[in-house]
Amino acid sequence: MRILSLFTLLALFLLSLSACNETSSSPVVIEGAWIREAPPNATAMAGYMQITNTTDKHIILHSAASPAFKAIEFHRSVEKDGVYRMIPHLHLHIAANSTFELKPGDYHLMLFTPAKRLVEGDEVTLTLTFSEDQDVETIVPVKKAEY
Ligand SMILES: [Cu+2]
Repeated sequence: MRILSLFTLLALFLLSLSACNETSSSPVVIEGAWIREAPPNATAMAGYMQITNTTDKHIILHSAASPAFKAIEFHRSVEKDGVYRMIPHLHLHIAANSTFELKPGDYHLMLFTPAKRLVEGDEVTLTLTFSEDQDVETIVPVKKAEY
């Protein structure tokens, strides 16, 4: 009886170890991702998320792709004299051990030419390609803007 429970404990311990390895093996963590629902004829949509680099080296986000869109760019909204402009960035830098936030009025994904109208409740598969050809795939929900 005692031996059996020791085995059970050991099995549980090993299980928890492998679960830990799975989550900590990805150096990049994507959280809070969403795409803002746009009017019916919109040719572009905006996407936001927090990207955490858990390594002690800085990481570059080179590109983003999705079967739901023709093209995806990185933009930053910049206000000058009360006018917002969007500045394209070829890639984004995520500093070591830090979180980079894409948020309304700041850095965002610009998702061009949706294959079909996307509304709240829809989900989109997004592939982010980081330094050293590391791909991170994530599912991004479409939501109405929160004010
Ligand atoms: Cu933009």
